[in-house]
Parts: sequence; structure tokens; C-alpha cells
Amino acid sequence: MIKPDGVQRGLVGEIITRFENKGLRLVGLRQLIPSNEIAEAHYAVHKERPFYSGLIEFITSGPVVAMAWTGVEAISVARNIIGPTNGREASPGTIRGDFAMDIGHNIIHGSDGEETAEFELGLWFPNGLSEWQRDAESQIYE
Ligand code: DAT
Ligand code: MG
Repeated sequence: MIKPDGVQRGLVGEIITRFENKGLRLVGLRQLIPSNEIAEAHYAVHKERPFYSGLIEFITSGPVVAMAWTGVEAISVARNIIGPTNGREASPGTIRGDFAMDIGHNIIHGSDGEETAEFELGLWFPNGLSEWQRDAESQIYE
């Protein structure tokens, strides 16, 4: 999910391009201004953390772009494209390493495991994902 800072800074196209270029396949895309309800459900695991209220305020402050990407080991592949949480520590070449200077304003969220991905996809894409075959599949995978 591209966070409000990523959208405000005009990085939506750049970010989608990075995932597309890697070979992940886009199966869901939705821009919305998150309600408190969806933001709190999304970040429920961080409810007790000191940064939680600021995180909810930030994520509901403007439009986000929720994306669903699929591919072999898509979660770890995506997290490598994104980089570690703190933008100042993230390596150049990662999204956060290239565009973020902060731990909170770090441009993008990525699901951290299969169970959270399942939960988050249901939350942000209640109408499901698109099913389509990519013609280039046999060029991307052996
Ligand atoms: P990630 O987004 O890399 O999975 P996380 O799940 O630990 O990181 O935290 C979720 C978000 O909360 C993170 O993207 C930014 C914010 N956050 C995490 N740690 C923070 C901190 N120490 N201060 C402020 N915001 C923080
Ligand atoms: Mg996380």
C-alpha cells in the first residue's frame, strides 16, 4: 500500500513500475482515503505501540493506493523491493532507501507474511481481486 506521503509526492507510477519491472503481477489496485476503522484494523498489531496514534493519523491523512501483487515468494520479493522500515537505513535501490528519510513517513507498506497478507487483502479488497493470465509468464519464470 502506497502511503499518503508516497501519493502526495507523486511516486505512484514510480512504485508500480518497480513491482511490474521485477515481474510481480498486479491483481488489485484501489485508491482511497482510509477511514479510521480500516486504518485501525490494518494496524491493530501495533495498537499498544507508542507510535500507534500518530500512525493512524498519518495513514488517514490523505489518499493511499492499495495494491495486490502476486508471484513466486511475492511477500519476500516485495519486502526486498520496499526495504527496511527506517528510510535513512534502507539501502539505495530499495523504495524506502531511494525516497524516504523517516521511519514513519516511509512511503509504502508491505504485508509481512502469508496470514497478514490474507487479512490485509480481505480488508482493502472486499470485492476480491482480478483473475487474469499474463502472456509473458513463460518468459518471467523457467
Ligand atoms: P514495516 O512497515 O517495515 O513492516 P512495522 O510493521 O514495524 O514496519 O511498523 C509499521 C509502521 O509503523 C511503519 O511502517 C512505520 C511505523 N513505525 C514503526 N516503528 C516506528 C517508530 N519507532 N516510530 C514511528 N513510527 C514507526
Ligand atoms: Mg509491518
